[in-house]
Amino acid sequence: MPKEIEGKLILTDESVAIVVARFNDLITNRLLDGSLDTLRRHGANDDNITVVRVPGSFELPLIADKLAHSGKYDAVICLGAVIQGQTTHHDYINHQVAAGLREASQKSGIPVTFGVLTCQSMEQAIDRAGGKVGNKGNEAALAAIEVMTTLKQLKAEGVLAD
Ligand code: INI
Repeated sequence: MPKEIEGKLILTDESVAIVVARFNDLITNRLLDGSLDTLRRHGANDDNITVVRVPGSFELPLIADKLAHSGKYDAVICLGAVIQGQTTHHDYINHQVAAGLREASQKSGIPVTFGVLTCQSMEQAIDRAGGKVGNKGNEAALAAIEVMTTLKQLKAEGVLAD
C-alpha cells in the first residue's frame, strides 16, 4: 500500500483572511456567507477570521498577495463575481485575477484560493452563489482548508520543514 498524505479538514487555531470584492455585492456577500459557513463548520473561530473588502475583482491579487506575505495568515480566500458585459472587459479581469492569485499563492507558500465567479449572466451567478449550482464561496473555503491542513500534515510527516 502506498503511503497517502492528505489534509484532515479540521481547523484548530489557523488564521484565515477573506478578501471580497464589493462589485456585484449582491453576489459576493452570498459568497462570503458560504465561505464563513464552511470555515465555521470545519472548526474555525471567528476571532481567527479577517474579512478585507476591495473595490472589484481586479484588486483581489494585490491585497491577497500582501496578506499572503504578511506572515499573519495561513490561507487567503478570494471572492469576486465577474459578469460578462457587452465588451471584453471581463476577459481582461478574469485572466489577470486568476494569474495574480496563483502567483500570490506560489510565491507566499500558502493557499490563496480562487472564489471568483466568471459568468455570462446574473442568473448564472445567483445559481453559483447559494442557488441551484451550489456556492463558490463554500468551495473556495473548503479548498483553503484542504491545502492548509495538507501542508500541516506534510510538516508533521517530516516531508516539509516547519
Ligand atoms: N469587477 C468585478 O468584480 N466584476 C465585474 O463584473 C466587473 N465589471 O464587469 O466591470 C468589475 N469591474 C471592476 C474592476 O474589478 C476594477 O475594480 C476596476 O476596473 C478598477 O480597477
